[in-house]
Amino acid sequence: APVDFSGTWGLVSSENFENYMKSLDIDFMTRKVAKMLTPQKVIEQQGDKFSIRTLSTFRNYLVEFKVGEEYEEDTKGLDNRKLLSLVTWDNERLVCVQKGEKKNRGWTHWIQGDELHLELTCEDQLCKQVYQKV
Ligand code: VLZ
Repeated sequence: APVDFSGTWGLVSSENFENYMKSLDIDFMTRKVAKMLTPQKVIEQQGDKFSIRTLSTFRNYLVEFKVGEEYEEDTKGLDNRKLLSLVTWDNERLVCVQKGEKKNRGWTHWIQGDELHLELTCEDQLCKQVYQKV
C-alpha cells in the first residue's frame, strides 16, 4: 500500500455535510443532530486491509474492507441502505465507489501534510471534510 492512514483523526472542518445528508434522504431531526457532531475516524490499516470507524457521541459507523475486493455495505444507522462497495487505490488516494439506489455515491480519502482529507459524494452533492491526528 502506498500510504498509511492508520491513526485516530478528529474532524476539524466540514463543508456541505447537510446537503450530503439530504441527498441520502436522512431526516430533518437526524441532520440537525449530526451536523453538530465532531466525529473521529479511527483507521486501522494492515497493507490493503482496512477498518474505518467513524465515532461520535450520537452514532458510530464501521466499515471493513480489503482494497480491490467488493464488499456488501449496510449503512445501518445512517441512511439504512444496502450497497455494493469497492475501494481501490488512485495513486495515493483511497477511492470507494458505493453502488446502490443513489447515483454517484462514494468517498475518497487522502493524506495532505498532517491532515486526513475526505470527500463524500452522493448524486449532485459533494461534502469535504478535514481531520487532524488527535
Ligand atoms: O465514511 O461513509 O471514512 O465509512 C456520519 C456519522 C458518518 C455521524 C458518515 C452520525 C459516514 C450521522 C461517512 C447520523 C446520520 C463515511 C467513510 C469514509 C467510511
